[in-house]
Amino acid sequence: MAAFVGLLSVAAGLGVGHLVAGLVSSTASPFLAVGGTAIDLTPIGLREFAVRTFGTYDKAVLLLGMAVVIGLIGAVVGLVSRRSRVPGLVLIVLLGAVAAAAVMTRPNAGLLNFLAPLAALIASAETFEVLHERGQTSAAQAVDDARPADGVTVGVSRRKLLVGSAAVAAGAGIAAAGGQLLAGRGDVETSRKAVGRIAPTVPAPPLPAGADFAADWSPSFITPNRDFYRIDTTLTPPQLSTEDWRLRIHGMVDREITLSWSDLVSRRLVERPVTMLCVSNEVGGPYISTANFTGVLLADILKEAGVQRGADQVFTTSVDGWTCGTPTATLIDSGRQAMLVIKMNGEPLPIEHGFPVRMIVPGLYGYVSGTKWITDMELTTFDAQRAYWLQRGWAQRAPIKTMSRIDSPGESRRVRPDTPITGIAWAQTKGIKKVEVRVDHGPWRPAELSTEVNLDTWRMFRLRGRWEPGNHVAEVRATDKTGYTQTADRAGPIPDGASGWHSVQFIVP
Ligand SMILES: Nc1nc2c(c(=O)[nH]1)N[C@H]1C(S)=C(S)[C@@H](COP(=O)(O)O)O[C@H]1N2
Ligand SMILES: [Mo]
Repeated sequence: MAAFVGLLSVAAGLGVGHLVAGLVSSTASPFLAVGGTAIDLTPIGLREFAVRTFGTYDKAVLLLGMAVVIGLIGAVVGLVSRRSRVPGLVLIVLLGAVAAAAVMTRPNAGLLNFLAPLAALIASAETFEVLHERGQTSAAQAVDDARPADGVTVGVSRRKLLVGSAAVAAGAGIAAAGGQLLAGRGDVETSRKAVGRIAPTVPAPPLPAGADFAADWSPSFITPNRDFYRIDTTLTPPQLSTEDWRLRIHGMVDREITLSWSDLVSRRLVERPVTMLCVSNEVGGPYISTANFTGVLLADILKEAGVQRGADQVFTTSVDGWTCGTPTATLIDSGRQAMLVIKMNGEPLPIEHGFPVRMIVPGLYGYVSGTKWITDMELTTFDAQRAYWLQRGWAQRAPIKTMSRIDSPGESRRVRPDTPITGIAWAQTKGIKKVEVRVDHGPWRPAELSTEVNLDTWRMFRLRGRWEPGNHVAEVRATDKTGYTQTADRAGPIPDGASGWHSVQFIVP
């Protein structure tokens, strides 16, 4: 019972804190702020383990783990307070201090954010006082109950405790849900819908016939937005409307520029397909997708700002404080077609993919190029500023490696003897020249390639054949247009992207 009282008191604090955060700012939620701090403090090895094991559910697992740990701490709060409520109150104040520290050190935390952990502390302490009191009475009664007494008063105080507990549990749940609803309110969806009407000045050419082998289980050339991989450090995607959005371009420039939404969309809007890739993608992994992105070319904007000599890094920051360092040379190269993106596959940029504006740079892994919810761009040097993932052990420069992946047959699948082997190959900015497949360590055989769309997108391959009954292993390797062929040397994602041949086993019954 004591453990339960402690747990409920802590839950009440978290619920109320989340509710107040819904009113003030979603970054003020004690639960999410502690989670966000945990993410930022996670060492590189543990993060890779989490991504490998839980994939994009890594954050759900983190939140669940936090809930369990906080629940246990809550139980301790109750258990140390069986005689006196003082030790429990001390622990609650300590928890409040941790929550306040986490909230106030989140990026862009306003002073008002303090209200959320404060409310959490008060709610938690008050709940604890009341439930502790009822618990003491009920325990005393239980001692009385041991002697035969009049049956009417038996259990009255226990009932009071149970009713109080149920009310606290329900209240905490409702408060948390209310906070969640309030955080998701506002004009962001309305603001997104309006973006749907904006059309590209230069639309992407229609996809050529034969751009994929989807009929033979390669991925579709364009990844639908709902299937596009998602990787970021935020627990709740920032809610930023087009009206509130600004991008300040400053630092080593001749003319500082602050772009508003209307400044941005009144420019020439180019639409083109690009294949994005996350550096955490293992050999054979899923964090690769292709979309038609519409946006403004960064080379033009940077020309207007006038980049000064020696500014070798473009350091970008998102509204939630994530940072990214991109080589300036890549961004001012007009052939590269790096963009500030506002639409994805003809739809307004989805909130989780960076609404209202994100950066896309063909040929670079996302962590050094793909800033979502971008609000600041500083021309600086690599010596002066270190970006988020650089501080955590990843490489400063990270061009995408030439790679390939078998999609069908899937690992350990039973297939018909005439099942084609299909998949994808990519070498953004260079282009794919050749893909070869070998089965059971036999000779490498050239696979058929899908129609090339542009050098910045993946190409699908297909090898037809007839496989004997039994177990087989298929391997793939790609050659890009510079003449480089993937080698067998396997490397994991840390520090600058995985390499090596992907292989799958399949069975012909
Ligand atoms: N603000 C912000 N932008 C970000 C990230 C992030 O954590 N925060 N992650 C980057 C990484 S590691 C990748 S791979 C791409 C993924 O973009 P997507 O989620 O739209 O696929 O976004 C990049 N941009
Ligand atoms: Mo990434």
